[in-house]
Amino acid sequence: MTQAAILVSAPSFTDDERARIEEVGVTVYAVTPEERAALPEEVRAGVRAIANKGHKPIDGAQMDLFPNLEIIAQFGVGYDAIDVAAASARGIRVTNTPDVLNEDVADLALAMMLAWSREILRGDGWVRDGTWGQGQELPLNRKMSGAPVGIAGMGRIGRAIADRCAGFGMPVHYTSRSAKDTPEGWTYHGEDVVALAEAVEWLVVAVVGGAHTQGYLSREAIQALGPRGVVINIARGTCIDEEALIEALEAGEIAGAGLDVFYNEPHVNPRLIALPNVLLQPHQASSTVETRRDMSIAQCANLAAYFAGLPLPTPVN
Ligand code: 8YV
Repeated sequence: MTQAAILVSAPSFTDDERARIEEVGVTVYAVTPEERAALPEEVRAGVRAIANKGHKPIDGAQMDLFPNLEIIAQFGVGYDAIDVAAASARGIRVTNTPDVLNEDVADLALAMMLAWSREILRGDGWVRDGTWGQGQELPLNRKMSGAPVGIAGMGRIGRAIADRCAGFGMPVHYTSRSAKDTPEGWTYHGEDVVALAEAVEWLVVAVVGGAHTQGYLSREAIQALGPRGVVINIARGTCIDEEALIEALEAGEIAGAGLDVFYNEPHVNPRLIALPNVLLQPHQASSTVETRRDMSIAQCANLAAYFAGLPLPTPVN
């Protein structure tokens, strides 16, 4: 335990996660920009680190509240909420928690694909409400195995999703900044997400969040997917043109969607909620006991390494 003050900046840390941060240093708890600004000047001056979680922005003005801030450790692989350029300009290090969540995020992508194609939620309802017991049979649903899948963004999470899809005999197509070392037969479409959409039935968005991927799955790409197309998003709500997606779903131009992330979450557009062909999840892709523990350990390992003067395990800048 050092005497470094670590600002704990999100209400969503569990008791275990907070306890782990407290083992690294003295903590100060302030979750809103207003609470942070209201901290006494000497408390703000003592803050050397921010342990952050969630998706509320940490911009340059927030950083400037803490004149001795040296590191922001994000709980999560995505750090789009943190203005990394502003941090770098101030000499502030940023870290994240990659890799430990790849499997869970990929599992949820496949879970949504299977639940959507086999109408698992509706089937469960039919058994519970007696519809099946009264002799009705669930209308035939749709085979997923063997259907072509597109992975928009073949990073570590995209690869974990693709490997699972390959296990279902699904021909894999992908976009990425560069061609990857993949099993034979996987098709690389450069960064042409429209060509990707034209080639597949399932399109899984797995690009990183941030300004440069805003609307990555464009209106044109959504339309290119066609009437059998299903969009899955485990990345960020901003990575899809959500208005175009909603319009295509409402018009039946594509078949459906499975979404774990949204614009302006947790406030989901009511037009999405009204659509029966959309499966909605509360941004829970990494939310298993095992993975959240590993993310917490990774966050604290970065903080502890920083205060010990050791190389950061997973630096962003
Ligand atoms: C969590 C995530 O919502 O890792 C990410 O980037 O989006 C999710 O795993 C996040 O870690 C909570 O801060």
